[in-house]
Amino acid sequence: MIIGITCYPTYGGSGIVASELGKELAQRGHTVHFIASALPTRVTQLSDRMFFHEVEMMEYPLFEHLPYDLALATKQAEVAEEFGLDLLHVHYAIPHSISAFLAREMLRPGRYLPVITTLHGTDITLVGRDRSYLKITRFGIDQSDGVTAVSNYLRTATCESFGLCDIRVIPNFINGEDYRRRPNPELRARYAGPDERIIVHVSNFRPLKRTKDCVEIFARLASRIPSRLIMIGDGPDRAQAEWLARKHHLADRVHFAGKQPHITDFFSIADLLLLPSEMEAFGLAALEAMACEVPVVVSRTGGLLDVVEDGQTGFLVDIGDVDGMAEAAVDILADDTRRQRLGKRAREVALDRYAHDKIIPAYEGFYREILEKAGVAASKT
Ligand code: GMT
Repeated sequence: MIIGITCYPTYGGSGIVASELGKELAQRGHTVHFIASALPTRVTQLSDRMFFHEVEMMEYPLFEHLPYDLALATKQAEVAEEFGLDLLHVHYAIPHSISAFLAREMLRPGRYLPVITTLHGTDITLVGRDRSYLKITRFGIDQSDGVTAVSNYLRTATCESFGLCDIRVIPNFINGEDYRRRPNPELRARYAGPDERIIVHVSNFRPLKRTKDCVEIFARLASRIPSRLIMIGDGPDRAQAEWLARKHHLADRVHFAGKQPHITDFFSIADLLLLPSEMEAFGLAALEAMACEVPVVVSRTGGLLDVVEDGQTGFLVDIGDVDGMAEAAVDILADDTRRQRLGKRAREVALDRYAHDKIIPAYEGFYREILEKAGVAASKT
């Protein structure tokens, strides 16, 4: 098939999933055209099966805000015509499903471009539910030829908020070859002494991630377990988290590593992941950590209830219960044998349920169903 993929290229889990999906589809012989405002983060190399088309936006004094969605629709339609896309798969409903709808409408008469929208989380639970975007989000989902959600939780949330329930759940996936533990003593030594444990947090430091809870949790366990906290990522709550680390006199043990392109390097030296989010439709960071044998302590919320086996691959704790999370973390970190057992089980669960070779065929099957329903014959590639 010849597949167009649109996503936010630099920010958040939806872009990572879209990039990894494109790479896997190309590996399996499909041709993939990424259409985005920049090369998606995890796409480091293009090939004769993987192309990138940049959405260019002309600046004009009248435009207080550049009309990204219109420029995107234009590029999607151009790429569809020029490269004979069989379908367009967009990630994150707003505004990508709307741009895709416009692109589909713009094509020459008789040419139909099926649109598939994948819902990732905040596009429904935060942005989509807001009155300012509610109607257009509903419209974009309704007009898509096929809709997928990354968890049952998100499917239910979409069904309840928009009354649209014809949604296929296709969970996020992991390539166990790329995501595995590769010991790196040098990197480990850069952050911690031989007897210290390493705790990591990865996010975009938005309020929804409750980044500051990580520092509170660390403050409660640091006196009991010789350890370091590495905060990976960046975003609005970083300054407050840094301040909190200083307030607890832990600035020398809490490292703010910023955005990191090679996240498996950090998971490979980690003994625990903290993800105390207010909400996660799936919780890709937890899955990536688990694949690298890192046990997790996460909030009991959303899709994390499916991803994490409580007591087996880590612990689920109530949102905001920093004491409970600290206890769970101590429980894991105090006993090496137990921590390693949880880590091994975490990788097993990650690969049993979410291995790429199980999930990518689900996308391919869904593509075929949608093309058939739309009466479009797919190209042979
Ligand atoms: O919240 C983020 O980190 C970004 C956001 C996105 O769409 O870019 O992430 C969502 O999609 C990820 C990939 O499917 C999921 O793993 C995250 O759980 C989800 N975030 C939320 O629901 C808050």
